[in-house]
Amino acid sequence: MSFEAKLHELRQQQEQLLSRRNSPEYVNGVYERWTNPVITSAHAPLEWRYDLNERTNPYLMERIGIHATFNSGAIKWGDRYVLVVRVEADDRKSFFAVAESPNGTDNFRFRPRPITMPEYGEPATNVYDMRLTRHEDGWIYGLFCVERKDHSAEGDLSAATAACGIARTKDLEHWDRLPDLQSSTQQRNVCLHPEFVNGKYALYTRPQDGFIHAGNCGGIGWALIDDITSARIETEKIINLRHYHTISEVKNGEGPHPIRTDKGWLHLAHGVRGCASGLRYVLYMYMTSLEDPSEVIAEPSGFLMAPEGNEYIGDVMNVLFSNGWIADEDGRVFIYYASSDTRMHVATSTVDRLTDYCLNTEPDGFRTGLTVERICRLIDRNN
Ligand code: M1P
Repeated sequence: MSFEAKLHELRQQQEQLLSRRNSPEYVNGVYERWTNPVITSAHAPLEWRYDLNERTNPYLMERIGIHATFNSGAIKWGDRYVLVVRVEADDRKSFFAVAESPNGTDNFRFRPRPITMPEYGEPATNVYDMRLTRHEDGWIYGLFCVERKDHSAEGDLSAATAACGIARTKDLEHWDRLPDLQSSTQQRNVCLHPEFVNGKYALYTRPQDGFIHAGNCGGIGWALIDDITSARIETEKIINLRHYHTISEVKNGEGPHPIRTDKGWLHLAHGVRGCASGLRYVLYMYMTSLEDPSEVIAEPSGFLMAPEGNEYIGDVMNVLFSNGWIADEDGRVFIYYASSDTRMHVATSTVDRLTDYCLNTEPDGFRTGLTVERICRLIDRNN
């Protein structure tokens, strides 16, 4: 096959994938899961991966492999549904790239180039998991994890540190990098609340004892920041706690920034538990008060979403993770989630349904007897 013919076939295959229509599937009334992943590594433009010059690449070989597209921040941009995707190359380095869709559920296409994120301080080994916030100060913020080698851990090749990088933009193209968040602990899964609280910026945090382990840091934290251009955590309180024998026994972390409703703030988070097959990441929700977004007013027991079918399989198995959702003007909510650190999916619901789910699902009783009691109560009501 000639070079031109091979390239034509590659382009055709990719176009078929990119223009594939998606469809919703009924799950449980709370949300619909859409059949096809919305972004996969095969969505990465050919120009990023192939040298398309026959003279320098006569075999039309892929020169740079992309193996995962996951953990994406999300934002509505005019009438487009935009994701800032964590793209991971075969060399294990993640970077950010913008992909957009006209309807939020299919036809996602990457912009021609990935984001060139300015560095702050020691250049990052890796960056990932951006939470996007259109803040009332007029900027769009991207908060993300910055990983660097831990130079103090002599002899331990894997030792690393996690900090929160902060950048802001007006157009999603040009990013101003601000100083990293200063914190006495390592931080991952940090997210900026969209409104000022008592005149300050408010952060959802996830303090952790080390690079991997949340350790004694009890859950999702909350910190008020005077100046986002030199953000420093002075005091931090844990607002969403981890508990023994729950879906978030080992770790949890805030997802995207919460959605304001007339009954409170809707939060999406991930919870992690340990089991024989390793760590299991699921998505769950909770709600906080409008008057005080750090006060939890409802937390349904169990998970909202857990891996299903092919979602179990990928680079890091048994993981659902979300750091992006979009609440549309008509009340629809697009939940963008990644499976097994490999690909992006979408589930849809509405603000009303998710609010109902949060306010009318009983909280965890922390013991088996109470679970049976509540099932029996439901049976009684149904008879
Ligand atoms: O591999 C699962 C996830 O692990 C980390 O999340 P957490 O800090 O909550 O354990 C992150 O590296 C995340 O990107 C990844 O999806």
